[in-house]
Amino acid sequence: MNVRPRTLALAVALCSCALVAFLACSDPSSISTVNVTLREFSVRVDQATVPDGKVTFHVSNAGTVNHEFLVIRTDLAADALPTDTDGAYAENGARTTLIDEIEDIAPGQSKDVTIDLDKAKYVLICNMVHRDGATVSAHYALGMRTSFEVD
Ligand SMILES: [Cu+2]
Repeated sequence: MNVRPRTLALAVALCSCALVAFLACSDPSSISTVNVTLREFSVRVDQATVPDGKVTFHVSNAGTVNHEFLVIRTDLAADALPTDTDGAYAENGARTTLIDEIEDIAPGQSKDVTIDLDKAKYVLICNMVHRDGATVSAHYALGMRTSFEVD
């Protein structure tokens, strides 16, 4: 090799800069993980606000019955979503957009969903409904809801 040491050093320095610039642009650190705990009858998150980008919701059912997990984009308060007559959230009702969901998470089970979320306000809920004779219980109405924001 007939490369002068100084030229080689410059080439290495330039490559390092390019690599740093590339990593900064692709910003792999913009993936946030939010731990979600579901139980009767609440939805708890370990962080209520995350930066713009991909979000992985790691959803654990700490309860004793099946639950599910819905991500809804809306400016409405968590307890003010449009509902059906049984008290469950009316999917894609006025001023709401259902973004994604995980169905049927058994007691003790965890499931993940990764979503690319825009800067906006969201509400996270369980929309399970149980019918026992004439008694209907909608988990959303019973309190399984919380606000979430991508900022
Ligand atoms: Cu539930």
